[in-house]
Amino acid sequence: MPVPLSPMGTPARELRTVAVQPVDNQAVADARRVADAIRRRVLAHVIANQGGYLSQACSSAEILATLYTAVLRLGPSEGPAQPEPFAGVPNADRPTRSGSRYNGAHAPDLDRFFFSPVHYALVLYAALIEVGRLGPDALDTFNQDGSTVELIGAEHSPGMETMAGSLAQCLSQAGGVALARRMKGHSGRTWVFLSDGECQEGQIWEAFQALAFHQLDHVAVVIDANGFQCDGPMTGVMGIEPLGARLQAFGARVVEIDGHDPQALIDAAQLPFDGRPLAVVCRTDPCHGIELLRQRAPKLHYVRLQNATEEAQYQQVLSQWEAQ
Ligand SMILES: Cc1ncc(C[n+]2csc(CCOP(=O)(O)OP(=O)(O)O)c2C)c(N)n1
Repeated sequence: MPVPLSPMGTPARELRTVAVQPVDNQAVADARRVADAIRRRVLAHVIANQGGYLSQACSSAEILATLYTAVLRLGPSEGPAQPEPFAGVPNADRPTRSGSRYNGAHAPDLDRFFFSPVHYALVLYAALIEVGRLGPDALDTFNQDGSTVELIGAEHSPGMETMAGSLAQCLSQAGGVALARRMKGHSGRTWVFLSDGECQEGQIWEAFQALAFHQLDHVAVVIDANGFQCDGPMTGVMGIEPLGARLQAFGARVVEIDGHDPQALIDAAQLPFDGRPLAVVCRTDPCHGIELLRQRAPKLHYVRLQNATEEAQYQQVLSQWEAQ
């Protein structure tokens, strides 16, 4: 059971009693199976393309798998199995065909999912494939000119709803949508996936302040706190700890969990609403599942395979998984 933190980072007493949910072993097993498949698909892609965002798959596979298999309430995918090419810059005659189609139709009682760290795009596409929202060959056009299956995702990319390439903007966008939804009486929640590097930016804190001020407790923010950003360890670039206590001071209801534990995220998602936006700080390991990757630390942000020897080492990891 995740533990809410006081502003000082120590466990605080809950105002309301939290019903202990029975452990659903099948839900956890399903999430773990999808997480393993996400990591496998991303690793295969990285090997085939001599590089990619691999550490993000290691850190976030269980988070995304759990969200899609056990937490998000979404309608069936409405996007084509093979993503369409980019139709051109949107205008009055050509409205954006948002990648959120892959998260199903918008409906008052259904959830919306906003994906902020868009360099994680490969991991999101892999998750969509593994849960059947995107066709198995969708990565064939990854990072090709004219494709919506972008290396750095955009609002037309599968699973994405907004343009968020300039990091840390998505939470404000999602907050605006959540406020509008509440004014319309929607019961569906608004979920936002963030990375920890984004929490180095001021806009995240302004957004949390606004969410708390408007008491948008139907907003749930899930943060992949893998301890790294593009220039290395968070602690060496600009520390953000104690993250949980800071978020709580900004008015969020905070739970800190092991981000590789599906049950912990399922439990956090079931906490009753109490007027505060929910922030789930998922402590993760950017090498989880691929010990070989640790040799590259602290340069984990983008993995570029250097030579045939290294490619063979990663291929061996993949072959071992496939043999299991
Ligand atoms: C506003 C903004 N500043 C800087 C960047 C450049 N940038 C791209 S990825 C990244 C690191 C983000 O941190 P995180 O997602 O935690 O890194 P990871 O865990 O993927 O290594 C940065 C600073 C950006 N895209 N947008």
